[in-house]
Amino acid sequence: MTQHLAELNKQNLDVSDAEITLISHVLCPFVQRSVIILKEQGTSYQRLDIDLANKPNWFAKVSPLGKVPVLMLEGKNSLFESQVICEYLDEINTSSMHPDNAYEKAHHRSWIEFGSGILGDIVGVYNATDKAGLEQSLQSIQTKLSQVEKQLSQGPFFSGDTFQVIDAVYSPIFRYFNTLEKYVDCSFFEVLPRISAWRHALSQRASVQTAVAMDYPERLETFFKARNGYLSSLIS
Ligand SMILES: N[C@@H](CCC(=O)N[C@@H](CS)C(=O)NCC(=O)O)C(=O)O
Repeated sequence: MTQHLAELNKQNLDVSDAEITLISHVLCPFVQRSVIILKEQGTSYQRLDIDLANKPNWFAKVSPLGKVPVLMLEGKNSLFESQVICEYLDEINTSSMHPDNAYEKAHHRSWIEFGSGILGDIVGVYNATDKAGLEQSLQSIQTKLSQVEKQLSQGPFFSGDTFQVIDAVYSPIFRYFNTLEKYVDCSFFEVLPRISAWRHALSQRASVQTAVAMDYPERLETFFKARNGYLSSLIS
């Protein structure tokens, strides 16, 4: 066990010297994209969920921005920022989950970045203090998904038959709507047939289904309610 790890363990970090440990949070969509890639690769890893409302003292040492995910390597080196983690995981694996062609790969990365913007709009939905704010964020999501719709072809995944990094990134985005559509108007999916088919295909993927715990929907609702915003008022 490395000295660094021993030091963290003294501070009650329950992490072994497993080759790969993902410091996580039960609901975080950025964590989910890393988890999905680890699962797709069949890489063995340890997951350590922390409470973001009550961060352990050691966390600041491995997470300069105070955010999850953090990937710890042999309990010694650490990486932060989910997309950096995903790219690293992709590079150390024998087969890549990106297209081979340089332009195609960059194209995927552009739309991955775009997906992070959609996550920002989802935060806008659950943090909105009034109906108008919530609707504005939903409108922004619709506009963005309409742009993504034009990038999709025959499916079932973003670029056809193969599940790639970009599919891991959009899976947690779509997962939010399984809960949101119970409370707000998400009928825009009806006019986005390719997005809807992609959403469905991703929801059937084992790596996507198991990237969160069974009680994820209840926990997400509890989280939404606790925001005390307009969305909270719609959840009984
Ligand atoms: N750009 C970061 C965003 C990560 C992020 O925002 N994580 C959230 C949880 S989903 C977090 O850790 N927030 C810190 C907090 O809630 O204090 C990434 O891609 O890793």
